[in-house]
Amino acid sequence: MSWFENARFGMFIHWGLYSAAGGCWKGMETPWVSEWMMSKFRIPRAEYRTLASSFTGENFDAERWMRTIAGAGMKYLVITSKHHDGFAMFDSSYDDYNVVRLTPFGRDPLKELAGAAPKYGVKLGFYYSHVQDWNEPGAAGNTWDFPQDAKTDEAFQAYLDGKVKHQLRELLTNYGDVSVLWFDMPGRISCEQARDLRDFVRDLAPRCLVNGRLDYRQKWDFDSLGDNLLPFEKCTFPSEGCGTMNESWGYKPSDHHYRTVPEILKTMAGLVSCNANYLLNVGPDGMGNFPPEACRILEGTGEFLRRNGEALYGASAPPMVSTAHLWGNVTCRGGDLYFWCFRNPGRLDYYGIRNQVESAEIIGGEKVPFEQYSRDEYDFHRLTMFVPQTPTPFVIRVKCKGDIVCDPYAYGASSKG
Ligand code: JFZ
Repeated sequence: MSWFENARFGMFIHWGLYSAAGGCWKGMETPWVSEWMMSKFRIPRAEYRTLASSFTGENFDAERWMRTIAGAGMKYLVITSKHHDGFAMFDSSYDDYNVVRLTPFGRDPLKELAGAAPKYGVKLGFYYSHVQDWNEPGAAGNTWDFPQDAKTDEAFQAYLDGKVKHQLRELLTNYGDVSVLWFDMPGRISCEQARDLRDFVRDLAPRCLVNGRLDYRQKWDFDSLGDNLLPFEKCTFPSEGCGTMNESWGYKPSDHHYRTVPEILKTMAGLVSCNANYLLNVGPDGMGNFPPEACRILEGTGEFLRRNGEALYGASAPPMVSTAHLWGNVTCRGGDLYFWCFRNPGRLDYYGIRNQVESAEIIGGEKVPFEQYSRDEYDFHRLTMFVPQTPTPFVIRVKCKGDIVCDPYAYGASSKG
């Protein structure tokens, strides 16, 4: 687990047949997320698979993707190996419904990414939709090709023992060191079936982490928080929040509603100050291009983390209850506190830190003048920082003597509200 909790920031990639459609089907734009288009329009399997002919992947370059991922400050990648549509984005011998057999691209992108990842220090993980599979009669989700009454417990078990275990075995034995299996939408799976899948994974790849969406009712290696949601309190178990840059996981060119870099960084701060990782999604198009808006965001996170990475990597929530404030968030590593400022707080009176502060400075910038006032008999401790004018977002590193000891209800009041 230690690599996972130190990594703090990874890339999610949703790449599949839906990427070639971009959310459009026969002139209709799918509402909501583009990777659900087949379900939204109840597109028959035989029609949906015709998208394969336009999935060229002509600009796919695993090295370039990995350079972009590492350059963005991301330490791991989770990519869709099979989403709900049932289409395998890898060379699976289960059937021909996969990227190698059906598309003009004709290559195995996961194999190429597995070859490139170690060169860039990026750990590799696979998203796998283990319950929803719109190409399989016994799986959940496709009631337009297959009648609901065909989805018996026996048919579902046969799907798990057939396609799911066949493909998980391929993913865990043919692609080198797989660090994460990211399951999704557990729906009808039983506790026993979920445990059986986890044991199957563990037997093949003992160090591969399994996320909480294998089955919400049980604990696995880490919890997957709700999409684009921040935890309302600190996580006490390894956790990860996942989020989109615009409003769709899959490529959707009509959705220009991208978050700004500060908004992405604010989400990052909100997650890591609650002990959670941030898995930020990119939806490449059918040719293998990252949308230009996504590239700009990734450049922004990379620039910020080249300067302020120590506030993220290996950092976690400090011991005070509240780590989110109007002006920003607080993380810590050992005796160092990091104040992520998205508004310049001006004079920041931070109450409740019992340590002696040794220094305060904007990372990569100016010293921050400060003073401390304490009345031990009242357990009253005030750290006042006079934050110089500097472009936001920035991070103040406060070096304290020894590990952080604080009033659980420590908080910081900005002179600017
Ligand atoms: C699921 C998928 O349906 C979606 O296409 C995407 O892959 C996303 C990452 O995961 O969607 C979800 C699953 C769970 C929640 C929200 C959307 N949730 O728990 O809030």
